[in-house]
Amino acid sequence: MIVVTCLAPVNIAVIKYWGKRDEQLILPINDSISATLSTDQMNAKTTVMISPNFEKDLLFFFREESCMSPRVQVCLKEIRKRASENLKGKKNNQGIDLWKAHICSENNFPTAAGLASSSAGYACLVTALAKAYNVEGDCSSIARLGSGSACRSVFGGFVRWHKGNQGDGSDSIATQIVPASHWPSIRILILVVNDARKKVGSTSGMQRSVETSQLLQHRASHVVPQRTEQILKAIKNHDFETFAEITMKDSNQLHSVCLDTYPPAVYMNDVSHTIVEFVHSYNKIKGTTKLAYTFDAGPNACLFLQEEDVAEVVATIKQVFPPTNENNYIRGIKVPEKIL
Ligand code: 2P0
Repeated sequence: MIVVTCLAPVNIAVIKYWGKRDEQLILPINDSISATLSTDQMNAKTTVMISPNFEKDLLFFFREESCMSPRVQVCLKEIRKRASENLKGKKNNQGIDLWKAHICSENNFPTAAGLASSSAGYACLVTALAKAYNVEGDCSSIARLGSGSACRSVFGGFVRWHKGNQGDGSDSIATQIVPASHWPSIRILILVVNDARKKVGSTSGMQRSVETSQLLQHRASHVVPQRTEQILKAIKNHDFETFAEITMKDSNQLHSVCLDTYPPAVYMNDVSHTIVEFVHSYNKIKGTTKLAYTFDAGPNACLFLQEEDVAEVVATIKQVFPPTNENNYIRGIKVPEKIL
């Protein structure tokens, strides 16, 4: 029996992935860029056991047996295919590519609440499977088959998922732009507004956007390519102001696309909008851009800032959003998340 346990981090997109050109292969309509968080506070954990004595593949989520979704099955199949290619012609080939797997997964943060749980979950699953089956090389394209955003969690630092041009997805992979050490002062605060499961999942929300939103077509062809180049330059030059502005504009455009979708997909709530207002007021008072917000498919906010500003920003947030104010309630602040 072989047993492997892995932790994987979540990633927060600053140029958002929203919309597929191929639902089966999970091929996006635009490139996206993200920062991978450290695994200190938010991570997915997966243990994979493989054995010639197991009769079938099993999946346990939070220790409860759960059904093997088609996406988990696709990841397993791809890993076994690679394992079998590796083993061809090798001596001592025990045929481990045929061994069945028992997989135990969990995360230490809310699932499906717009906190990138699937990105960490599938990155972790694929990394653990790859180790167990002794598969080497780029696994981002396999993680992508589990959940698009998961391919970015396979690397640390700032990461780009290239949409690719090939119909078979062979060039739709993630690459590291820079490691975390390139910009060590960057921090991310996560403001948990609501940790309930979202009403419209990302997969169906983006599918509906592709079918109905004209703004999404414009975004993919005319906005994201330019923004991607601009933010890459900002990251390389440690230009926080430009980085922050593009990050906020891209989040705003994602949620505009969601409202342009028919019927609309509404992810941000009143507290999220108050956070947006707060960030702009804070930057105005400071006379420079110190803070950037970004929202995924949920009401929770991720704030980008620099280490030197963390203490003041956290104190101000605690004052502006006191836990006693039911209308402006932030359930928790995860601070300070570093980039891995
Ligand atoms: C992102 N999100 O770039 C964007 C921003 C949500 C908003 O990637 O269908 O869970 O599994 O590929 O990866 C969420 O999408 O969707 C997502 P699938 P996924 O982080």
